[in-house]
Amino acid sequence: MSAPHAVRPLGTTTPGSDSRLPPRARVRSDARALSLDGVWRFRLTDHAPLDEVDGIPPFAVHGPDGADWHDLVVPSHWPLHGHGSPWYTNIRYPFPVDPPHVPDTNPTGDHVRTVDLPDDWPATGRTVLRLDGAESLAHVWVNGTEIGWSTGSRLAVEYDVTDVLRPGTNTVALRVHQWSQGSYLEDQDQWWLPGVFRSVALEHRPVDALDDVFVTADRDPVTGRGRLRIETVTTAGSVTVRLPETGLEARISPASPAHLDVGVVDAWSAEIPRLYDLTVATDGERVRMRVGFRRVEVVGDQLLANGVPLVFHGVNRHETHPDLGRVFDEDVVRADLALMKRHNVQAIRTAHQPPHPRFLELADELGFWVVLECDLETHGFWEVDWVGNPSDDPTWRDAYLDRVRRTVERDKNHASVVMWSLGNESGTGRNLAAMADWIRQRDPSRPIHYEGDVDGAYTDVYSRMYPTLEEIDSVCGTVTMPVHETSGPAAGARQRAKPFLLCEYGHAMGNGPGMLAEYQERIERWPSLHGGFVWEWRDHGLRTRTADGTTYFGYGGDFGEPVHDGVFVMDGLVLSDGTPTPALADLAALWAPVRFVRTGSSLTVRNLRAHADTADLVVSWELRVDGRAVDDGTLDVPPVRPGSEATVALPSEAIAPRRGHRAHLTFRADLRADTAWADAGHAVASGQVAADVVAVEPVEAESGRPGRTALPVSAVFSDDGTLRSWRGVPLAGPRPELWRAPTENDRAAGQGSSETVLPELTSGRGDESVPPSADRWRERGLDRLTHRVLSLETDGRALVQRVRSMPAGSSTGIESEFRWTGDDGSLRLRWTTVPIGPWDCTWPRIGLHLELPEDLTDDASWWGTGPHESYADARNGVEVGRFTAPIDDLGIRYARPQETGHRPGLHELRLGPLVVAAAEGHGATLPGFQVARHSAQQWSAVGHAHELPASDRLHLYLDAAQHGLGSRACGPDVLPRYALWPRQVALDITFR
Ligand code: IPT
Repeated sequence: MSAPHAVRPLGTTTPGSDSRLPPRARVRSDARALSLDGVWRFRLTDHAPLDEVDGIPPFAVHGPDGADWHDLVVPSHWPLHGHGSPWYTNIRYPFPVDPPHVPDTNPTGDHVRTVDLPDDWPATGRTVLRLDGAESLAHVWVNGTEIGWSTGSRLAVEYDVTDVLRPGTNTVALRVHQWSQGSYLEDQDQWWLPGVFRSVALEHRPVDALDDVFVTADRDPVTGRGRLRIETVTTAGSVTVRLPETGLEARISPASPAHLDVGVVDAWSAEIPRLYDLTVATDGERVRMRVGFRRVEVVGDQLLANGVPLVFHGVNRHETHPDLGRVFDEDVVRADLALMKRHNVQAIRTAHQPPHPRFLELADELGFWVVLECDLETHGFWEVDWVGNPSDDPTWRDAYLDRVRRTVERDKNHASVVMWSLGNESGTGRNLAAMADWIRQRDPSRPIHYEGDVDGAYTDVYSRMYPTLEEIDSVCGTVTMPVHETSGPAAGARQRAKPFLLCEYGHAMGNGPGMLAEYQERIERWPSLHGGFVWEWRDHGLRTRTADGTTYFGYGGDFGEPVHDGVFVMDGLVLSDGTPTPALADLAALWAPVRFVRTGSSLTVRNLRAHADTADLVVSWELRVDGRAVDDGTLDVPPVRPGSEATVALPSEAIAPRRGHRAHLTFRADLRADTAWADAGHAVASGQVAADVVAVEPVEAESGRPGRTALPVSAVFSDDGTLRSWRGVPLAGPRPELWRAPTENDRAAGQGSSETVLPELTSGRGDESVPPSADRWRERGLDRLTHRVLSLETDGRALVQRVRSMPAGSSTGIESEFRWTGDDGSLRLRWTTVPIGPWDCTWPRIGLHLELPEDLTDDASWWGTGPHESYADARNGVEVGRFTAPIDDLGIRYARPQETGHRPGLHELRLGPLVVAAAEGHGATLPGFQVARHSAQQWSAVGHAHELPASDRLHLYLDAAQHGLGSRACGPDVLPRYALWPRQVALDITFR
């Protein structure tokens, strides 16, 4: 063991002590191992005890000394166990930018435990101590002897402890500093969560152990022949390799890499994750691996897997858990991965650090294309114009190379890993280029990604985050412009000649994102665009409590952090507790592996998969008339090869016109059998088209055009003509409403979009010079309309009320006409409204707001779109039908209350005794509806749902239109075609 003392920890750019062992692959071995996970003794101090930095801390020799020691389970983050608190920042460092130094105030966690070495622990060979992850600098002593120290929080480190271990009881002590030089390289957009958050173990290294193994399992896509390249590190003279399924059994020499032909094999892909058991053994140690044969290559501007284009339908995944932080919980992760598969997610970028090693075994087994990212981000230097950025500072070179080595060596054997990513948001510089050079010589089988290499100097793919559609078109199309504002024409040509991908897009913060369909259309249109990764999988909320014990998911600022970035850490497709948001359903529809096209009496089934046919799917149809299923059947579709299509005749029952108002044909492709991630019957794809109907009565019959009789007696109006009750149900309104509780996208000014790419490409892009929509709406008073009745007329058949709605201090507003008619059974309203005054901003909504008794009902049933909410630019995951849901489930509990629950295309809504029907035509549109226990104004006023006042009524909104969602929290704003500009609208509503 070399001296750990050569370089002191902290205040240096050195990544760790010389005593660290070379990194190696994580494999399943038959060598003895002893887990040190479990209860340790723990003490938190608020500074790195400087007097002890050069010596041996007494606790490492004598164990827990004095008071302040507690039990703490390892793995864990101590702030999630009542010691200190979590801290969230996105870009800026939570300490002065004074590299490589960190403040003296530096939460430091001392961990100590004893470990009894079993009597039969082998006396020969060596024993190593492995730490799988400790944030951010962990210093280790065994039996009072210094072993070493390391940075690189999400990277494993091993030390040889043979010489200090003794039979019987041993003391293992860890001192973990929250801040270190490593923190400068770990400025990812996530919680700062110190602790020993991955496992600690002792591992025996037998005599002639297999110390490392590197297996590349290649498959020629033309011949189907597999080839293993096996490189080993061992003192043994020979190594045995067995691949039982192919009959391969070979002895290879460890002196140089062996190349073994294994004959024709099945390919591994995310679609068909075929794995083969492989054992590699020396006399001293045997490891079991599961290998997948596949070839990933860049050919011109094409990224290929198994000879066909590899297009990512991916998500960015951070390791985050509301109670555990970044501590791995296999059940939770497996469930998450299964949820991804059920939503047609087939790729993951491990943003922005290597995941727990077990994650990759699950990815191999379930089938995901993984872009594995190194633990590197120096984004905080952006705040200081990148001055002093470690990425281009030679003194940090070793630290960068240390990180990439430890990343690649640990995970190099996984079939799922198809690309290495150097890191995220670290500017550019020589140290990144050196990392790429190192990977190229070590693992030429996988391309290299790094988004910050804007000139394409050292990476194999061109990658962008949050581009506009115009930018994508300019990169992929024939427009000749530089690809990036800082690049010249040569770099543009270089980048255009490479495969292009979106390492981040579709920022799923709060309600949204919109326009995923437009991105998907580009991904399908441009051959050089290889898909991308939506930002991001899960909200990072941490479960916490208010003073009175109410639990909620905390975000930045909820833990008293002096500087923080608030709710920006809540940008997942699933909420902190794993609840899927409608954005996930939207993606699932866009990424469906099968697409249906009906032409007359036939159906074309398109297989969009690249590797698998459709033999695993059952295709069926269902006919709905007025939202009700009236007939269904399965279709005999022969297996469709990847990338091709089959056309079958639709049965006459499916296409015969039916009597009703509306008819829809819905097609589904369901799993024929159970898989590892879904049960048989799970729909991987569905599609809906309008079908033919024989109208039962003219559509106008339901409209609110003047009726034949006087207003029904069961409608009570106040003197000024405002509806007060209907059939004994008291209600207030309907009042015109323009306000919606701003979404995160409404509130934001395009963080991440401010680094405007090229002026020519900025249309629709968030631009910080344009205030957030919510600010413009508030300035113009859209949240505080006041109403004035202009006139009230009755002509015996109709009650006509004219109302002007305007905010204080403004001369703009809207003018509405409420025309009430009715007969015994129904009360009809035709509402028309026109903008008045010089409007100069979009509207969040234009609709009616009704207040209903709180106890009217707990459920809503409707004929319209569902089951999820949807918006003009995010409506791929819904269909027309009849649905029922508890009112409390109609909206999504986004981290911060905001607009949610809008469901367009309403025909009929039942709320207990109240029935609201709508008709279109004569200028009227079908409304979108929303039922909630709080108003848009109440939602807008709070930062968390638990801050809302107790509900005292139900709020029903009937919107003629709503503004789109866009993705401006980080990315482009609502596209012009989905923006709601002031305009005249009309609704025809019938109360029954
Ligand atoms: C981009 C980051 O890469 C990612 O970590 C996350 O912060 C995301 O934004 C927003 O949630 S960086 C941004 C400045 C484009």
